[in-house]
Amino acid sequence: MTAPIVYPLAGKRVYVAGHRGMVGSALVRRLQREPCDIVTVERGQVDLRHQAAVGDWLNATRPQAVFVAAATVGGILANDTRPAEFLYDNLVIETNLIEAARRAGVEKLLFLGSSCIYPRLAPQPMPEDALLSGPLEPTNQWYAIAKIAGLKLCAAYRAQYGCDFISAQPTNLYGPGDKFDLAASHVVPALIAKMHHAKVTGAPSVEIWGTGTPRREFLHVDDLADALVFLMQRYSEDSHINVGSGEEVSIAELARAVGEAVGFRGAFHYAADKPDGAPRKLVDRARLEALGWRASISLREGLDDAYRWYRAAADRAA
Ligand code: GFB
Repeated sequence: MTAPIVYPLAGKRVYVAGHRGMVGSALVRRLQREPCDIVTVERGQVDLRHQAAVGDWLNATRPQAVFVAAATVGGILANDTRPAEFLYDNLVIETNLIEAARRAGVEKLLFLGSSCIYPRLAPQPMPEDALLSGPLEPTNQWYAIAKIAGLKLCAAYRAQYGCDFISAQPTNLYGPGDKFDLAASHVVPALIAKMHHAKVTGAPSVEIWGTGTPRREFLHVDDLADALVFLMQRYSEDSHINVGSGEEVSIAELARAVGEAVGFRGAFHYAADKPDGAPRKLVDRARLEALGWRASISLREGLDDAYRWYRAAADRAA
C-alpha cells in the first residue's frame, strides 16, 4: 500500500537548491513531471554560503517547498584531503538555507544527507536508529558531521518551531551529471572514466583503489529524485529516512560490471596505498518500502545510462 499524499506539490513554487549538481539536476528533471513551478538560482547570483544573500533570495522568491540538494561533495579522497571545505561549506549552506526557509515561511523542506552519517561499523543493513551509536568512518567524518548537523537541524526546527522539515539519507549515488574528475569523484564515475580512457588508448590495465573488498550499495540518481519527490509529498516525520536500492556489490564486482558497460576487457590493478573507507554501507530500506517506494533502475541498466551520459558529455566538450 502506498502512503497517502499529505503535501501535494500541485500548484506550489518549489525551490531546488543545488540544481547544477547531479542530484539537483535530477530533481529538476523529475519535478518537470509535476504540476508545480520550479525555481532555481545560479551560484554567481546567490552564494549559498552567504547568509544575507540566502535570506534575501528566499524572501524575494517565497517558495512554498524547498529541496536542499546543494552541498560540497566528493569521493573518498576528496573527503579525506579537503576536510575543512567539506565541514565548513556543508554546515554553512544547510544552516543558511534551513534558517532562511523558516523565516520566509517555507511550508515544507527536504534536506539531503548521506549514508556516511552512520557509524563505520554499524549493523548492516543500517537502520535509521543506528545514528550516533558508534564512531564514524575517519575518511568522511567531516562530511558526516555536517550532514548529521543538517538532519538534527530539521528535527530541531520541527520540535521548536513546528516547521515541516524532513531529511533523507541516500546511499552511494551515480548517474548523469556526475563528477568525473578523478581527484574528486566517487567510485562509479572514476571507474567509468578510467576504463573508457584505457579502452580508447589500448592500456592493458586500470588502477582500482584499495583492496576491492569494501561493499557498497548504489542508487541511480533518477531513482533518488523520484524517492525525494515521493517523500516530499508523503512523509512528515521527525526521524530522517534512508533511501537505498538494495543493490550491494563489492568494489571488485563493481569494477567488473563497469568493465562490461564500458567494453573494457583489460586487467585490474589494486592500489593498496589508497583508502578502502568503510567496509560496508547498506541502508535499511524497511521504513521507505513500508511507505510504498522502491528503486526501479538496476545497477547494470544504470551503469549503461551513466556511460552513455559520460560519452555524450565528452563529445559535447570536444
Ligand atoms: O565512492 P567512494 O569514493 O566513496 O569510494 P565512499 C568507494 C570505494 O571505492 C572505496 C574504492 O573503497 C574506494 O577505495 N575505489 C576504487 C575508488 N577505485 C576508486 C577510484 O578510482 N575512485 C574512488 N573515488 N574510489 C563516500 C564519502 O565514501 O560515500 C562521501 O566519501 C559520501 O562523502 C559517499 O558520503 C556516499 O563510499 O567510500
